[in-house]
Amino acid sequence: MTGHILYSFRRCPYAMRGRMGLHISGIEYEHREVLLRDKPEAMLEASPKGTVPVFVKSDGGVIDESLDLLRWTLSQNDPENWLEFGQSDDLIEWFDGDFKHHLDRYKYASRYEDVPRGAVNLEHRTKACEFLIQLEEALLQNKYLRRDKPSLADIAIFPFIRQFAAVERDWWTAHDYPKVRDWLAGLVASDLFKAIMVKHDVWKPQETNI
Ligand SMILES: N[C@@H](CCC(=O)N[C@@H](CS)C(=O)NCC(=O)O)C(=O)O
Repeated sequence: MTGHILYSFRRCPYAMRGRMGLHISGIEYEHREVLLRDKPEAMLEASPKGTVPVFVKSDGGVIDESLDLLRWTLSQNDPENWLEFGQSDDLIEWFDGDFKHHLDRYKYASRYEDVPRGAVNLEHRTKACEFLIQLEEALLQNKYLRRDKPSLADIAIFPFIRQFAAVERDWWTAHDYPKVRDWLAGLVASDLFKAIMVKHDVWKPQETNI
């Protein structure tokens, strides 16, 4: 019988969510690193929409939304009680929709506007900062977003803040939200994050199918 399989891309913040859930819950699986420009047929067969992460369970069931995967892993085993506040959190929905909108337009301005490759859009950076203010306020209450330890909201959101912070490193280091900066730095330096960022060779179907 084949075990669980994860199709993943190392730098994808959605895939990071899935990998963190799998890691903390201790679920064993085969990791298949993919290139987004050359997705394997087996992944597209499992999930034709073509986004990572895609998790194929040993019973053949497919989970192809990062939050569903994170929740499923925790429903199997949640040793750190990340689900203390339940399966969903308004903050996550808000970040996935509106923050992501501004993040993409800030980071990849040339995809959305007629500007040179590599240019950033400061208007969208300013909009995104309104979200950071909410995080800063939450972090004034607790060390993490909902309590003094990470929970679902931290795990689901920080990979996107990491992306945001990397667009203009010097600006990020100097900006006005010290709690958010420290929170991000702590999560990025954590053993959990290091463990899920190990590098994998790109999966080649013929090698594993022999
Ligand atoms: N809603 C999906 C979004 C996943 C997603 O958009 N992943 C990106 C990579 S970060 C992707 O696979 N994009 C497809 C592509 O670039 O071809 C989820 O939460 O899993």
